[in-house]
Formats: sequence, structure tokens, C-alpha cells
Amino acid sequence: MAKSKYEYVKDFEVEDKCLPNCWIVVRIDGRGFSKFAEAHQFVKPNDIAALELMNRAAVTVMDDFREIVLSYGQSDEYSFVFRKDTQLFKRRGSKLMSNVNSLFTSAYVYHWPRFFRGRELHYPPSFDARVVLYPTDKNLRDYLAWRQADVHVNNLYNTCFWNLVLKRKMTATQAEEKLRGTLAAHKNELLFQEFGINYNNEPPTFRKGTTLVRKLVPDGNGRLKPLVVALVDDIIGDRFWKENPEVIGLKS
Ligand code: DGT
Ligand code: MG
Ligand code: MG
Ligand code: MG
Ligand code: MG
Repeated sequence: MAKSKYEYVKDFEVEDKCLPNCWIVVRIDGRGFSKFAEAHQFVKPNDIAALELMNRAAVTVMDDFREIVLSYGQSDEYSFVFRKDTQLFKRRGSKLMSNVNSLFTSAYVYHWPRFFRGRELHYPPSFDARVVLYPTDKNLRDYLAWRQADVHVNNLYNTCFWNLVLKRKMTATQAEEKLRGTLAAHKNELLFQEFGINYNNEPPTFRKGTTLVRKLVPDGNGRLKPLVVALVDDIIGDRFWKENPEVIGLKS
């Protein structure tokens, strides 16, 4: 086909191929989910239906994009890790990021009614997205450890905060003042002394987030098929990576 005189505009598109040999992480995060959680009466600090819906949307993404080896979610965010040698979309960052984000968002809306039976979606949620490249396995593990450490810190704080507000009837400001500058040990002590809560017995999903990996599971005919499974585990230490060596192909 003859080229039109307009073809030159194509040259304005920028090249955004991800560097070879690097892990490609796409992280999505709910936009303004403080407000969204309020508007949809999410349980504080953790709403099981909301977290399960996030997991369901992430499974949809992994079922479609087979080059994702692991996903990790907590709060209103999910990280998707593509194999480092993926050639999907010729490794174009904008393609990977926008396709993951768009499918995640539509799956979130699509599955909403199953998780929030009878509760209406009041307005369309959206998610931001970014692509980050990690050149070494250690960098990738440190990235995932960073996200899991984040949920630990936030959840410990939020558990204290909401117990003070909901059970001690403190105002948000009073609760914030009480917690300002406290260390993790203080917060654990406060939960135990004031509310009889042993933080380590709080539901693991709330404390650790959810990790999705592919496992070979027997189908109806006894044949092994790769299925996305949800694990609630510590991914900071070495044990998880020894038990799931296929994820990053670590030689143990
Ligand atoms: P952003 O991401 O900059 O657009 O702003 P936000 O408001 O989404 O803030 P972010 O992502 O730093 O924090 C997540 C918010 O979502 C946080 O305010 C608490 C809320 N959220 C997430 N999961 C739950 C939940 O299970 N229950 C409740 N009540 N709130 C949740
Ligand atoms: Mg934010
Ligand atoms: Mg957010
Ligand atoms: Mg967030
Ligand atoms: Mg097209």
C-alpha cells in the first residue's frame, strides 16, 4: 500500500523497549482508594471482600498474560512480575503497563458483583500503573520484600489506629497522637494490653498480603496443568524461594 503523506507522524512515537535481561515489574495502585474505600463502606482496616476482589482481578491478569511468573498484592496495589526474557509486546513498557492495568481494572469491575453481593459500585474505580526494571534476582527479591515490609508496617499501624478509634472512641487526631513515634514493639504491646489482640494471630492475609504463583495441578484426567494459586506466606526470607524455585529459576 502506498504511504500517505501523513505517515511521517509515526516517527514521533518514542521507543520504550525495556532493557533486555531485566525483570519487568508492573505495579498498579488504586487511585484515591482512601475515598473509594469510604464510599463503598470497606471494613476498616481490612475488608476481606475488597482484598479477594483484588486477588481475583490479578488472577484474570495472570491467566491472560502467561509470561507473568509471580504477582504480589496488598491493600489497593498489585505487582506483576514478567519473566526476564519475555518478548511480549517486544518488551515495550507502555504496552505491557497499559494492557495489564486495563485488564486488571476491567476485571475488578466485572467481578465486583460476585464479591460485593447487592452492594452497588457507586462510581468507576481506576488504577495508576508504573513499570520498573530490576537487573538482578536480588533486586527483584528486595523489591518484593519492600512491598511486604510495607504491608506489615501499615497494617500494624492501621490495626492500632482503628482499634483506638472504633473501640476507644478516640478521634483520628487523638489516635494519631497516641501512635506518633511508637516502635513496632510498642504497637504490639498496645494491641495486647488494651485490646487483648496478639498481632501475630491476626489473619495472615492482612499481615503478609497475597502472592500468586503458577503450580502444576492435576486436572480431571490426572494430567498436570499450570494453575494460578494464591499463597499467603513470608516472601522476605529465603524459605519461600527455596520452596518455589521455579519462580525465578534460582539454583538452590
Ligand atoms: P493514591 O494511591 O495516591 O491515589 O491514594 P490512595 O488514597 O489510594 O492511597 P494509598 O494507595 O496510599 O492507600 C490505600 C488506601 O486504600 C488507604 O487509605 C486505605 C484504603 N484501603 C485499601 N484497602 C482497604 C481495606 O481493605 N479497607 C479499608 N477500609 N480501606 C482500604
Ligand atoms: Mg499513593
Ligand atoms: Mg492507592
Ligand atoms: Mg496503595
Ligand atoms: Mg490495535
